[in-house]
Amino acid sequence: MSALPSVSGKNRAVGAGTYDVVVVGAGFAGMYMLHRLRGFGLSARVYEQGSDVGGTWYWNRYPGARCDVESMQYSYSFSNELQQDWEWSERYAPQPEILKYANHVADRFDLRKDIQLDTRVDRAAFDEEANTWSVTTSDGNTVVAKYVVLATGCLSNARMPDIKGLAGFKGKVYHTGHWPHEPVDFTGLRVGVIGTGSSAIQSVPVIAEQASHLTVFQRTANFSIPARNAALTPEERDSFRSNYPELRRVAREETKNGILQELPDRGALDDGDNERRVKYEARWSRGGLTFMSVYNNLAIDKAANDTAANFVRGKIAEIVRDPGTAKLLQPNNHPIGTKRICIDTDYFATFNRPNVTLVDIKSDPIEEITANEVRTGARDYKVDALVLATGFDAMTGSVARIDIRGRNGQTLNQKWAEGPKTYLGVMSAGFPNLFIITGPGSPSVLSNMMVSIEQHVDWIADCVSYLRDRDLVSIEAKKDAEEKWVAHVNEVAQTTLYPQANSWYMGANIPGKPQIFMPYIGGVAVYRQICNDVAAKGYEGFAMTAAEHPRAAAAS
Ligand code: N01
Repeated sequence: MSALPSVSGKNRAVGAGTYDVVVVGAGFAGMYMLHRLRGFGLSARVYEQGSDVGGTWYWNRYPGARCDVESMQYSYSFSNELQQDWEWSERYAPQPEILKYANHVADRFDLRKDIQLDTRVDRAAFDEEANTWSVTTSDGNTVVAKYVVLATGCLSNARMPDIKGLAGFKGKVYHTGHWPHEPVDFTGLRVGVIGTGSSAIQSVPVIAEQASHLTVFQRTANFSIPARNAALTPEERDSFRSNYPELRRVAREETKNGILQELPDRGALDDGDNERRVKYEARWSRGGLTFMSVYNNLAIDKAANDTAANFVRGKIAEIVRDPGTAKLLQPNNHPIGTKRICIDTDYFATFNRPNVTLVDIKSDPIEEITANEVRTGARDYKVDALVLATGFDAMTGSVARIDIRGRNGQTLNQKWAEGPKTYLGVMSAGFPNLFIITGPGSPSVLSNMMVSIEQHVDWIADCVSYLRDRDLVSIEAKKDAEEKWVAHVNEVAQTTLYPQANSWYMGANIPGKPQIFMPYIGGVAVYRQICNDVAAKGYEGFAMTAAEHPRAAAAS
């Protein structure tokens, strides 16, 4: 294949099916990527498998779905007009409002004309001579692009549990991550919910209000903190709006997870019992994810972590009236925070309702699902509808579904067979000109995704512009830089308690998936600095090829 005529720059001479950039996914990452690329005058095509924009917020429509990061912070910062104009209604926005916001952004920035909906990217193959990608979509078309950006989301590949008989169940089956668009009414129905992660913890209280009976099948109890959700007052909105530049800066440059919070000056064991209790009570009353930042060592010191875990276990015992149920709901197999902590509205109190039953499927596993029952070893539970809140093939699942072929025809799945390998989470050696947004090896799911998405998109946009301005036709992570980064990501993870949990961060929820701690735990501020330094040093650790030497060896 011969080199393509340039489609970049002011001319935007876009031939049929040739683009500077193909972006996969039109969630918050893909939309902002498109906006930034357009700002440079680059041509881009976004493919989105859903029928509208919004990504995770398009798919996750289950009852009670809302963001666990506060609305004023879970929003784009790139446009001051946008952040000043948009009126978030609640402390934690419900899914329909976030989806409305995504649609507003698509319209406001006129993004739709470059987004092709209902179209999955099935295949992407790198042409080593032309330094371009051929991208094949589910409508049978193939287009060519200099760069591909995977904005595929970290929790986009809903995981169906492998339970005997599920296909023969006669009632309706819903997955929280693939919820229907039409309203679902559980009134008068016996509903079974399988799974007790964030999605279940948000949906169980809402489903319990409708269902005639709700049976929750729990394999692993989870820590959850009250959300304390409430309507935002005009004063609360204004205090953010008038300080947005500084608040956004602090979130990006001074926090670990991109969420505003007081930075603790001490560890949990530096306080006495009473002082500690007062602090935990204050955070419990305030609600939300910042519970985990009361002390600076909860993620690294098991004895410190135990104090927070015991506090939450005590709260569960206070809330749940039946002692047996309370005990089952108290997590006991992982340190608090090492599985994504959940944020709830009345989750534990829901088990005081007469129409709600908790079933411990750790001690009495589900053996099969029949036409109208969930059958454990000990008994049968009659259900009319099933809600599978069984999670996702996280971080790598949506990328793995695409047949991505880099140098020498190697697939990304082959390369990542023993776990994802990236340099800075943004590129993988052997796959030139292929960028990943919030991929494994970046802070990603450990952070406010909006902060991480904007940082990655800006970095990628600047990188593409750098290459264009210097007539460079390819960029690729060097193997040695990647190996060092992977080692660093692992090393940092090993200094924490996170690897002690069988979490989806570790890939532990997918049978056969390599168990490696996938996100970078060093924090968004540190990570941003590393990425900026790499760019400032002329993209240190990356090999770049000039236009006249397209076949020059890239990886060292
Ligand atoms: O999924 P999960 P989720 N039989 O993987 C159980 C984000 N999110 O959709 O722990 C029986 O956490 C499984 O049990 P176990 C957030 O980052 C964000 O709830 O494997 N049970 C577990 O209890 C979150 O962390 C928001 O023993 C089975 C549950 O299913 C992430 O999405 C809201 C099973 C899965 O929990 C994923 O949350 C919601 C089986 N075969 C979610 N297989 C926001 O607010 C699995 N389970 C932004």
